[in-house]
This record gives sequence, C-alpha cells and structure tokens, in this order.
Amino acid sequence: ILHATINGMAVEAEENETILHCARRYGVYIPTLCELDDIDHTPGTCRVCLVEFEVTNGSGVKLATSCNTPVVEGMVVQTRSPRVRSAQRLQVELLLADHDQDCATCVRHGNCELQDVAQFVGLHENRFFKPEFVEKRPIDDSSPAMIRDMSKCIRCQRCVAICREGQGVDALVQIGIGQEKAVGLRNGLNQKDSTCVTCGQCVLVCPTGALGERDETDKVLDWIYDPEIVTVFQFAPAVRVAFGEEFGLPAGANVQGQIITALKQIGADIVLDTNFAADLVIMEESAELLKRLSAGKRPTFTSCCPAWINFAEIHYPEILPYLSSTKSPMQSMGVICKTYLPEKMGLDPKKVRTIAIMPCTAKKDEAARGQLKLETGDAEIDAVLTTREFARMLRREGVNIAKCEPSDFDNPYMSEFSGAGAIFGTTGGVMEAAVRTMYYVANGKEYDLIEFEQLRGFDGVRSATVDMGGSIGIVKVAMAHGLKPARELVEQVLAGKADFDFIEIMACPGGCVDGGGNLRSKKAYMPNAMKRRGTLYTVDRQQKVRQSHNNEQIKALYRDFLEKPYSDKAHHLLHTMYND
Ligand code: HC1
Ligand code: SF4
Repeated sequence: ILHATINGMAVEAEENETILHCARRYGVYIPTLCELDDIDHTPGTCRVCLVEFEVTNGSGVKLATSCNTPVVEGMVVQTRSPRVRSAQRLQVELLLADHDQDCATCVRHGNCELQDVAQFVGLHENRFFKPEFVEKRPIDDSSPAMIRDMSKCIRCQRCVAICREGQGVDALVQIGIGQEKAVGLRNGLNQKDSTCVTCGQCVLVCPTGALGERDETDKVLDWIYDPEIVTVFQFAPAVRVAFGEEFGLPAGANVQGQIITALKQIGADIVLDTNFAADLVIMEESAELLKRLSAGKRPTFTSCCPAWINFAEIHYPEILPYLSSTKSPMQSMGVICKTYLPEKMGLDPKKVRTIAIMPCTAKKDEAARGQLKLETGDAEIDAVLTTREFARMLRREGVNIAKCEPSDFDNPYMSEFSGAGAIFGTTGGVMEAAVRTMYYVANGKEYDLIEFEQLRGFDGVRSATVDMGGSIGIVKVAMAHGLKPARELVEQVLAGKADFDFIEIMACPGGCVDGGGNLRSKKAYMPNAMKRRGTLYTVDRQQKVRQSHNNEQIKALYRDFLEKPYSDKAHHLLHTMYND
C-alpha cells in the first residue's frame, strides 16, 4: 500500500495504481477523453487528464497525464491548480483546432464526451481552429450501415482497441501524421470494401460523433407523413429492454408497451413484433437443422446476426456452406409483411414500407443486400433504424417514452410471440428457442426442461449436450458471443478440433442486448447488458406460450399461407444464400 495526497486529502493506493484510478476511488473527478476503463484503455493521447504532482524527494512539481502515471509513495497531487486547469483547457483547444465546429448538426449533440470536457475546462475561446485542417479530414460514407467522419475524431483510439482486442477483427489502424492523423480502415480501403463487418462496437465506445450509423430518420418520417404509404414497424427483441434508459428509466425496464404507444402516437400505421418473426425463424431453422442432421451435415451455424454473416463472408468464406439458410427474423418479417399481411388486410404491397427498429448497425447492411429482395424487386425491409435513431426520431416528434401509457399490439396476424422468441435478444437465446422446438418436432411432445441453464452462462464460448431422444439422440451445441470468441470457435471447427451439431453466433458481446446500434453510454462499455438480459428471461417466464411452435399466429400463418415449415413456399420466401 502506498500513501499519497490528492488535493490535500490523504489517500492510499495499490502498487502500480494510476493517479486517475486512485482519484476516482476517492471521488475526485479528473476529465478524460481517450481513456476507457471498461476496456482497459489508457493511451494518454488526449492529455486532458493532466494533473500536477510532486514527489517528496524534491524532484520538483511536474505536470503529467494521470491515466498512465502510477502513484508513488509520498506523492502530492493537485487536480485543480491554476496550472492544471489552464493546461487542460489548452489541450481541449488543441483538440478542437481541427475538429468540425458544427455541434448543432452532429449526431452526438447533447451526448458528446468532448462537449462535456470542453464545459468542464471552461473553454471560452477557440484560438487555433482552422477550417482548412478540418477539410483535410476524410468522411467515409461508403457503407450502408455506418458513417466515419474523421473531422470529429480526436484520435483516442478506443475504436481501434475495441475492434482489435475486443472483437478480434482488427479492421482499424491509425493513419496520417500531424494534423492529418486519424483512424482509417486497414490498407487504405473504404469501409464498404474493408474487412470491417459493421458490428458497430466501435460506435459504442466513440466519445464524439466521429462514428455513427447512417441516419434514416428523415426517410421514415416522410413515409409516416405520406397518406398513401402504409408504414409497418417492427422492433427487435432487445430494443424493448434497452430503450427506456434513453428516457431516464432504469436499465432493463421493459418498455414494449410504451414503444407501441409512441409509434402509434407519431403516426405508424401498423406496429408488429420482431419476436413473432423470431418464432417463425425457429420453425424454419429447426426443420432445416433436423434435415441437415439426418443427412449427416454438421455443424450448422445460426445466421440471424448480420455482422456474423459479414464476418463469415469476409474472413471465413469456407464456412458459408455450414450457415443456416433461414433468413433472419427481421428479413422474414419483411417478406411476410409484403406478402401474407397485405393478403390478410387487403393492402397494396407496393404501398407498404417496412421499418425495423434494431439494436444493430449491421442490420442496415443486411437490409441492403441484393439477395434479400422480393420477386418484384422491392426491398424486404425498406429502412432500419438503430435504437439510437429511434430515440432521435421520437425526440424530433416530441414524444417521451417515459410519459407514454403502455399499450398492447393490436394486429391479429403478426404480433403474438412466445417466450422462445423473446430470448433471441441475448446470447444463447436462439439456441434455447431452437432446442424447445426441435425436441417437439422430433418427439411429438414438449421437452420437460424449458430453461436450459447450461446455455445461459456468459463465457465467450459455451457448449452443452442435449438429449433429443428418439431418432436424433444426443445433439452437441455451442454458442459464441463477440467476434473474438467466435473466431476461436470457427478456427477449431475448421481444424476438425470442435465437434458440434449446432452453433449459435452473435457478433456483439452479450448478443443483441449490447448490439452496436444501442444507446451509447458515456465513458462506459456494456454497462447494462446483464440487466437487459435478465428482463428478457423474465419475459420468457411470464409468457403463457413459451415455445415457437405453440404460437397461435404462427400456426395460422402456416395453415393459411406457408403450408408447413421448410415447404417449397417457405423455402422460396424465407431462405437465402450468402456471398462468397
Ligand atoms: Fe437481434 Fe434478431 S435477436 S439479430 O440479436 O435474430 O438486432 O434483439 O432483432 O433479426 O429476433 C438484433 C435483437 C434481432 C433478428 C431477432
Ligand atoms: Fe471493427 Fe466492428 Fe467497428 Fe467495423 S464496426 S471497425 S468490425 S468494431
């Protein structure tokens, strides 16, 4: 234990503990921008965490970055001296010298770490700003999912760290020197052609508006206000347990009913639930899986996560034949909304616009895929809004979720869901949902064990064996969440070292509850995943129907339209291929 003082207060520090870390434990605020404790990132590049200190051996008073300077015995630290305050202010001024000044048009307006720090240091002038510096900084809008605006980058390198260390994709590198220093895609490629899989985890850690989704809120508002257009909204399993946080509700609060009310209030014509489509996907995917198992084809990987599909296509094309051909719930919903729903409701499919609210940036990529089009050439999904965009859209329309009275879905064809559909939003959920239905299909009765505790851990890779009985017997399953663990699992499968029948992969750590399209938490990474996940399990437990095959609206859909799981019609509409 080391002894020191911070602003005159006696403190104790662990060996090698940084001044910043120690100060935080004692409730002393030091501003930071590049640092992010949750991912153990302290590059010391932004230099706004400067403090003044003196070590009692008389070595003089020094100024240093507190995020990477360890406490030493007898140290006397000042975090608010005039010299510190003016040095911090100068650092922020330098950061703003080549930073786009148009805060009012920025996606991070009101939620930006740089704005907060500028306020903290009392910035009142901006002497070094030069527009020509900003003009040299590239904006990459090549991807349908994400925009990278380097005129707002402060080179904190958090995105580089999360992509490399967290996701193991390593798509990002530091580029340029001096004023042109920024972050770029490896090999000078643009986002679309690069090895980036648009998982959006880098967006979650970006402190400014440098990284964000492609905003589609205007397009959607135009449709809402067009009397000719029938807007059909769906929202993902995970959105309802994360969205309330934006409006001050506790993490994990289930705001399903409030989302329905809010959408109706802003003029949505039809509000449906992606959970319903998750049940539909389970029907198709279990039928497909049982077929593949009886043909001796193994393993089968789930395919509902679009960043995982991008990852497989870009990084492991040899794995593509092992991917389930079943489209994701979002896309399946889009197809059914433009075929079955118009039939049932007497709508003109040409006037239907399908809008999906997703906790995901890669879903925008998915919606734009060439192979995911109807025979008419129309898109299955017309627009994807991330959870963040949905929050912006509601604010633009003056709606506060926390003030909305919850209401129920009112569509008689496509809004009921089972507990199995609900848990899709967390790692292991798709697997658990599939096992419930596969067992029923194979044995003609329900599995006694509804909640599979073996599938519910949080390790990066988990595996279990499930006795399906009958002609199937033991099925070996595995789950990975986060692309680094996913890569390890894929490598093992390809090397013949992992023996599984069915593998669920979710690209984001935690699954969709911490998808890259979710709300950003300032100075934190994934702070609320477990609470969001806990609520999904509660939803499952509280549903009267807990298996996809017992969803009455799903039964009606097969009876009236699709015939049976994996029928020719279902195959034609709900299955796809990947790009190798
Ligand atoms: Fe997901 Fe899915 S669970 S991919 O994680 O299969 O985004 O929530 O909507 O499509 O259902 C996301 C979540 C979501 C799909 C479903
Ligand atoms: Fe890396 Fe994902 Fe960001 Fe692409 S979206 S740069 S893969 S973290």
